[in-house]
Amino acid sequence: MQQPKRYTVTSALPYANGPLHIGHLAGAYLSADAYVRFLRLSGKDVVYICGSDENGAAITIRAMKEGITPQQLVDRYHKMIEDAMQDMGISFDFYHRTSDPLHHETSQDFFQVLYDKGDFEEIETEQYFDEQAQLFLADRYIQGTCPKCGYEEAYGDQCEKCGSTLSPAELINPKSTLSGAAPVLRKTKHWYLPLDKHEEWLKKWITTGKLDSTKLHDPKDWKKHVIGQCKSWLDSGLQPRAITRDLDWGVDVPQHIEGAKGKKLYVWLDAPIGYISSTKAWAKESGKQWEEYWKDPESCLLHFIGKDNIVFHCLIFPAILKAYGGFVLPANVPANQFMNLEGRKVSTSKGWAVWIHEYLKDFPERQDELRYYCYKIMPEQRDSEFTWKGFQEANNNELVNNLGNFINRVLVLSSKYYGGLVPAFDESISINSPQESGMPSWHDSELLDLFDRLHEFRQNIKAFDFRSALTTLMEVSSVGNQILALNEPWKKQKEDPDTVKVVMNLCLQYVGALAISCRPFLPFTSTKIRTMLGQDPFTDQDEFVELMNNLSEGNHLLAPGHKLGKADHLFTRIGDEEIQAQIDKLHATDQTQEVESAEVKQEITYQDFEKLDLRTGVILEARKVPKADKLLELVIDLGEEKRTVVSGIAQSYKAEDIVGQEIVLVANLAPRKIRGVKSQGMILMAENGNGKLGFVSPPVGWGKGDKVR
Ligand code: B3M
Ligand code: ZN
Repeated sequence: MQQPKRYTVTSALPYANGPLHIGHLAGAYLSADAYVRFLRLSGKDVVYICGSDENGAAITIRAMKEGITPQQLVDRYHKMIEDAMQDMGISFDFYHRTSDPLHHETSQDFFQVLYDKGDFEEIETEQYFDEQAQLFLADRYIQGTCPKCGYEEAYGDQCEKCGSTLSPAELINPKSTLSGAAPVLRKTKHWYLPLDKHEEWLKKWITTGKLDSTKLHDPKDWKKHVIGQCKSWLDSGLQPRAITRDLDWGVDVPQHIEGAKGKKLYVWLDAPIGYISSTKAWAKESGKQWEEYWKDPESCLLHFIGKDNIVFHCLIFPAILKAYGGFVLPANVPANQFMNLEGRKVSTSKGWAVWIHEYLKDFPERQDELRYYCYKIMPEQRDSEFTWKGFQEANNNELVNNLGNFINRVLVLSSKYYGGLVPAFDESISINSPQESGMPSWHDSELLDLFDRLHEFRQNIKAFDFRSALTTLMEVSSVGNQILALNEPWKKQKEDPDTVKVVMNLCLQYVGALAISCRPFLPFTSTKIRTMLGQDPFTDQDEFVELMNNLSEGNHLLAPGHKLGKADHLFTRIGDEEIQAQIDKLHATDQTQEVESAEVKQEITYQDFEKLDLRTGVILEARKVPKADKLLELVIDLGEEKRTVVSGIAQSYKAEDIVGQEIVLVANLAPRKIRGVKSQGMILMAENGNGKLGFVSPPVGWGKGDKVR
């Protein structure tokens, strides 16, 4: 698509079953927020839509645990999540909720239209029924013994101990979590979306970007792991998927349809439709036309999500939109991977998380510090790791020492030398330039250098590469600091005030540019800088475009004589005690049992160890080995060669999640035939006390085929 007319941007609807934590933020909200803020600063027509996901078993189960009704639960968490989002500066145009009647109507309309077109299949199956509670049991309502590891509290869809995906029928001694009774199998009818019938066009659309003969997007612009996951689903063949449930909470199947009594829409049918109802609610409030944002082929639809939601946004929801007809398909789904916390997966139920409302209590007014660190380690291509130490270092070394220090020095010196007015200067005077390690240069060529960096910054954001954009932004500030360091205005002011004027004017232009360009990432800071510069508040309209135009034409952002505001500190250091307190707090709420470490094996010599040939590599392809629960067949790229390896990791990883994973391979292990496949090596894995396996991997972005020793 060339230059879309408008943008419809969505972030995954968070389940209203718990407070917001850093994993949510880093997954689907910060990336989208930076992107839409940048679009607004670029003068684009954009709507940024979200809302609480208030339906489904995730809600009813949590309500049961807390001993309240689902309605009370969603009311509580909807409010908490909405507040936390706002406090963190996530700039939705509308935050809706799926318990709203407008959403019920909208999703029922989708069901009705597809039903009338004959796009569903009705299938009868046997499902567990709780005779005491008189209810069919959703997978999550059934617990029993895991057939794989013997864990006695496995759920009907998954064993949380060994990580296997299960179906309720596989559980040994199944029990209803509602009544504790053993459920019985009963017949029930549901509507299914025949995804198999959509497979062909979906495959073509995902892999070529084409629908019929129209090219809608370029798959090269999509993230590799997103395409990889879709391909892996498509390659194993799409199956019809039930889109209704026997539940008493959620959106009713339109009741006049025969057999609809007691049936609700499956939450993953109605949740994405929530984006549309939210847009409708926004349009109503702001006098816009919602349909333009969803139906005009010149509208660019973008879904920001976490990797566990890829299949719903890239395959199932597009199938629904196309079946309904008249809707655009997403132009991109820039999904993120997971951000782990201090070595473990963030988990609400295990109490292993940093809750946003608590963070803001402990670190009031430090929203941008958390935002900054999350962008810095954003899991764009692979999982990443939040550590409190890392947060402290990012704050102290980068925000305080680099960005804050630069801006503060420029404003303090300007106030001291020029009484807070932007100085006029002589353009013919040269200064020491950081570009050529201290060689002379002039004001205008330094501004061009700034333009180039901001151009790169813009390209980074357009490519959803927020980590690089942030790096580029901080480079601008570093260059600013170097201009000061190389020209030492504090030493020269006495004997050479004319040169100092050039330096200070230039640095003020840098600060002006930083105020605008840091806004997508650090909105609170950008407002403060703006105040310190004595400029008008942000309008978020065209300001980035204007900035670039000015720089390219050699115009100054702050004119000589402009009155600056008061200098202030933007960031302050975070001490070791504050960080230790957070680490202690995390461990105090941790509900995971202690894992005893196994005894260390018998001593070996260095010569023994040296026999191993360990190499770095990347997983190129992954698929399940048929009829083997534990095995995945992998193709490993070692740079010079590719290897096929059969690996017993299927209970810890899904094939579609690990394409692109960096690994370490035992490259000289004698080949072995496993299930008819010749396995040429073994991947190194760490195993925790629960039998869960985790990749041992080289640093991010490491080469292939390198030695490990
Ligand atoms: N609430 C699942 C999740 O939070 C779900 C997303 C819906 S997006 C339409 O991961
Ligand atoms: Zn298990």
